[in-house]
Amino acid sequence: MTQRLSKAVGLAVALGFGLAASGASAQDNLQQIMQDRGLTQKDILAAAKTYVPTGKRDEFLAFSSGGQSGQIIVYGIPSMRILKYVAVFTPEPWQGYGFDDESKAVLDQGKINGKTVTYGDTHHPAISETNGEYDGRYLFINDKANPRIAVIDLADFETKQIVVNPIMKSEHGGAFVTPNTDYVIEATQYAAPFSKEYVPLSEFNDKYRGAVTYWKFDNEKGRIQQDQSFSVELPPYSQDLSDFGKKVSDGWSFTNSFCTERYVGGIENGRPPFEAGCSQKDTDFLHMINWKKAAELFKAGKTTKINGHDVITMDTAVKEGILFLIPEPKSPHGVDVSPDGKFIIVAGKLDTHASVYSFEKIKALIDSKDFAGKDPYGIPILDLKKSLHTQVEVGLGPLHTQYDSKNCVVYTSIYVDSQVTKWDYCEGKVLDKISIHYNIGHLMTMEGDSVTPQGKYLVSLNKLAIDRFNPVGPLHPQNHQLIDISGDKMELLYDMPLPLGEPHYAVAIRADKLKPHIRYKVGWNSRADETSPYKTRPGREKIEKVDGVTHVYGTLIRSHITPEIIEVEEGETVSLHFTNLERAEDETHGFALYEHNVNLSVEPGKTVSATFVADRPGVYPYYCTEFCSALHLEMQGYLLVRPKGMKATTAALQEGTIYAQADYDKQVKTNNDTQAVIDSVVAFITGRNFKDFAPVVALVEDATDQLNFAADAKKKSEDYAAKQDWHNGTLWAQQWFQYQVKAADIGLRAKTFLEQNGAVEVKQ
Ligand code: RUQ
Ligand code: CUA
Repeated sequence: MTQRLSKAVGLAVALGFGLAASGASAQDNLQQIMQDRGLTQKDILAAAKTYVPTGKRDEFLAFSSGGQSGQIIVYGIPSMRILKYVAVFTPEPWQGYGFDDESKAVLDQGKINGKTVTYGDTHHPAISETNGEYDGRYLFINDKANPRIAVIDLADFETKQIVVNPIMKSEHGGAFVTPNTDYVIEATQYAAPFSKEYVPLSEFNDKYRGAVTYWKFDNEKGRIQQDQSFSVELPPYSQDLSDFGKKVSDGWSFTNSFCTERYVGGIENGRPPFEAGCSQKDTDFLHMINWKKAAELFKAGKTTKINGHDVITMDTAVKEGILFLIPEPKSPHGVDVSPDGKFIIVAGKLDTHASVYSFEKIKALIDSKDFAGKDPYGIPILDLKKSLHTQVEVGLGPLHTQYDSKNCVVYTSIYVDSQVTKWDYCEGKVLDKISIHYNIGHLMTMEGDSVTPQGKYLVSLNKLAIDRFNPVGPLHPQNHQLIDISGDKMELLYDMPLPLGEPHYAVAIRADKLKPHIRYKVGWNSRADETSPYKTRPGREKIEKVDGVTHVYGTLIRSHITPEIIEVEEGETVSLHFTNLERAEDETHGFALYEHNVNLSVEPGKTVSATFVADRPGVYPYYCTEFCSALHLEMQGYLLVRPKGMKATTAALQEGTIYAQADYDKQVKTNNDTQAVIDSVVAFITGRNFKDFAPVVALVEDATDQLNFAADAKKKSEDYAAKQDWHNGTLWAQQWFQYQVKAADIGLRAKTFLEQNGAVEVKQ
């Protein structure tokens, strides 16, 4: 055994792996596995720190931008297992997003000047906060390419709202929230005229503008109130990231910028390109805005309407003393306020330093009107040296900073050096460095931009993966690397490939703060958060023509779609409405219809609609796309589109087998035997303290539903039998059996759960 391996084995024993236990087969021997797979002691430790065994859950949930996919990626930490992609700006078939009428209405809110935009360049997710702590209620994300902000409700992980910025044509510094989520911020990136007209670049300095928009958020309704939102006009400096002050600095927002040279490229005309012209000066500007005062100005009507939106002009902002500039070293990128709100850390992409600004010093300069000068727009500029607490040399190309749970400890991403630097911003000294793979952009610590960072882990969001994964063509996956920050030295634990888009920023929250729904109230329009007018109860399914539209009020439940046959005439507008009647956890049904691009996801309780014109006569099968039960394949039906003017034919259906009395008796006997099994399971469950187990209570509800359906079918079969219609009697007896099987399946799951979770017997 090599020395390295023997050390690792020793460690594994210490970890309790029970190595080389007598009788353990060769393939279960850790020592052998390490040798076969070339694993080191470090690898084994990393695996032990990240592995989450089956049935166990992650401690944190990360919400990552999905980059160009216009979605959000949800994954667990430390396992790095992907749990969901939340569709936001882009249609997504699995969730039926952009296919049902309800979610189309959300996507339609994101139209820009009437144009549908079906992608988004998502950058910065933000979790809603209460008193500066993540509260796990809502999530916001911005679209850099088409200035928009989306609201996602974490009660069901669905996108509820998209707002379009009325004055910007490019943005970046969003979404970030105030400590009580009163406002969500969005800042421009590339300056453009507020108007929709053509303005020549020769008028750049006078007519092109940046801005910061403060979107008012209604915490009760969970929606942005556009008419309560406003913007502050800014110079055409390419504004970049933003952050809100907290605690002592609450009431202020910070937005940095690059290209304050106001350089306009023109490489095709022989002018030096943007990248040269935009990095001439040694400093750019950090913008500081007193947003609480700005909100008062808005309420007092001191705004100008631009495109129907309230804007506080630069003149007003300067006159009212709510806007200030502070120089920041060359082409800065991140701006991050410390958990106590006392410091603001900015890193310059073309500088090796991170600059720590002191809010106390800045405030004193503003209060005593101690300014170093004015910019061309009359905005007061504070002195850089007088505003600084310290500057620390952290490495080449520093970008973003995240806070640890340990006092004064921060982590800064170093793009050019491909490193994370751990440093102390109070003392101003570097503590540790770790290499990442490769070219890190953002980084994220657990709840790292709240007032109470949780420490433990850091994720490095790398811009390049290069050689980290099996090659899959010239377009590589992204690489998120998990780093253990609990000790003095950072330890790299895991590489996670993300093949969806370039994630910029991510935020992570303690998983126990999230309590998403398992089911909706029956008949729920989840996108509007209200009962759907198309909610349909079992037995009330119908097809109804109103104002020239054929409305189909249908239901879905294991294992049938009601109605199973829909017949319409060529040219009719059809509006399908399906309610999923299930109460059981994870019993989603899908609905796919040939040729019409109709594809729905109907989670338990949800009602969704799909409207289309049946413009071509023909036969169109439909079916459920989620494998929901043993007879899922039978969850099917037909849309028949009759040629115009043709009469509906109701010829008798030809069936395979005609059942006789013996068949009926046989099926009834089977059903009675099955019922005996069900009764014994029911006796087991009700003889235990099952009500103490929420999952079992839900299963019992579901089983009770199924047994009620069984009773219904039993009654129908007996009615037919009484009329000696053995054929229909047998068919209904078979349906009765189907419901029994579902009830038994659910009952057994409940019984197993009780057995495995220490339920105790109770006196009846
Ligand atoms: S980005 S790598 Cu936040 Cu859009 Cu910095
Ligand atoms: Cu419902 Cu398959």
